[in-house]
Amino acid sequence: MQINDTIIEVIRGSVLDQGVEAIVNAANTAMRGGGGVDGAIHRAAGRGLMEELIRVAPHGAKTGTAVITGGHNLKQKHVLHTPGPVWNGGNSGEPEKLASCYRSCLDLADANHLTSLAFCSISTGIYGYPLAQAAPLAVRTVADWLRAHPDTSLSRIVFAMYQENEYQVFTEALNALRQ
Ligand code: AR6
Repeated sequence: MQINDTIIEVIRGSVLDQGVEAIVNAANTAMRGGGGVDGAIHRAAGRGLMEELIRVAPHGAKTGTAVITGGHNLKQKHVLHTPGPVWNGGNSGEPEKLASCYRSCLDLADANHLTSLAFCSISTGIYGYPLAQAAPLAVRTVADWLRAHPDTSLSRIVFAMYQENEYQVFTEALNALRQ
């Protein structure tokens, strides 16, 4: 799918394998690593990533915001670290917080003149956000942001889905956006 000059696509695979300038890390508010994709990114990036996070986010970061670092030993130049909401039944502001994660990453990518970005599915793993609700919100938020930023530096946005069911649900959500 294309919005203005930006291509959006859903791909089956890890963010770590994507040929993009920056990848999104589904982090936590402490910003000191963790399990899931966060653990995989830190293992692949090496200890320089943790050292940078301690410098740039000495007190962590709030849910729904994002922090940019270098990619260190990753093949991507940058990592956008965003703490998603923990699913708590859906009445604790989870949708607005999740949308804010996607928007914060896009704002930061644009401010740093990045041309390509790969998202994972924020909050739908360890944090338990239901995939069927998260996927439409994710693709709609990105599409709305692109429509509001026709001059963005971003020419390609990938949703890199690590699990088959994530790939399917995000593909359906992106297709639904076209109609
Ligand atoms: N490689 C690539 N992608 C992965 C991997 C991996 N090894 N593992 C999971 N994903 P999750 P969350 C995908 O659980 O729900 C951490 O401990 C997964 O399929 O990593 O936001 C953090 O430090 C999904 O698409 O993150 C936080 O404490 C996406 O990564 C907490 O988990 C996000 O799933 C955040 O939980």
